[in-house]
Amino acid sequence: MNTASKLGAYAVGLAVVFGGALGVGNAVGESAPAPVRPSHGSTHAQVSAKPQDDTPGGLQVSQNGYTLNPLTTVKAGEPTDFRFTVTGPDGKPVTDYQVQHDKKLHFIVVSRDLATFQHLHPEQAGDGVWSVKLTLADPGAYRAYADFAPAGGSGLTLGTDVPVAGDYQPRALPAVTRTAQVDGYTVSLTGDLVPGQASKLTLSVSKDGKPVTDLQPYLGAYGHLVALRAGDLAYLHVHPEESDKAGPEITFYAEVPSGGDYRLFLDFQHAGKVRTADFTARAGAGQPKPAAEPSVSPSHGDDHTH
Ligand SMILES: [Cu+2]
Repeated sequence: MNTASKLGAYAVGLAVVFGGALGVGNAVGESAPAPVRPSHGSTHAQVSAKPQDDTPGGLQVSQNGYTLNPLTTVKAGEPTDFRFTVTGPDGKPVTDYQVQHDKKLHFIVVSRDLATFQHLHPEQAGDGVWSVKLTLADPGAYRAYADFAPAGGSGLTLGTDVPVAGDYQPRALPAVTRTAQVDGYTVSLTGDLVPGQASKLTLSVSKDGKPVTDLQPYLGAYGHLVALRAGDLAYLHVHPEESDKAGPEITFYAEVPSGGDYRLFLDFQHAGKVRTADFTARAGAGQPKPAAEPSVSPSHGDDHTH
């Protein structure tokens, strides 16, 4: 009886959360301060497919009743067992998650200058605590993202700052480029980011001048792409196109919410090792003309400020 009524209350709680997620306009007044929503009359084609508001992921430490709670302080250069919890609408650590892209939770850590990127997969250490080996080489301001879907809920990306004490030397955003080099691999990017639209991006992997055609599956696909917006580090889901071709091309659809610069981080696996190729791409106006030749874009004398 007691247990049944508790369960009943829990179910009601979940229903309220979902109602809030679906009908932002209705529920938002009670549960949270209304976000200032841009009145850009554009209708989002994805609204019916995936209930969410227009706020990109990763900008909030708490959303829809779920909160990311870091439990560990990190010191520069010291390997750390970084621990955290995700608490749910009942205030308790969440223990049940859906598997997405082969994992229950994806943990991304970047420096706030977007110069460094790590894509990690924490282990559940019991009692809802997640644990992951994390080394942050340099002092500075970092952003950590937990990308997950609680059992019975929809996907969320929560973000939290991770400060590392010491003398911080922020680096400038790397120049816009269509070619990245990593460990002897060359990855070239074709396609343009168009704000508010699903933009097709194709990444092509080669090594020693030859296309790589034996990429290995990683997280259920031949590549995994994370896009982060310069300026606020908004985190964007980028969906790979289903393909059974193991390269050299990997195709994604990215929808960026605004113009401006983005950092793209592509994880791909070849010869048993996961590598990350990174790019800076510009969405919308001011985008450099796609170069006919696949060379590194020259630094364009684009001196207007955003
Ligand atoms: Cu992951």
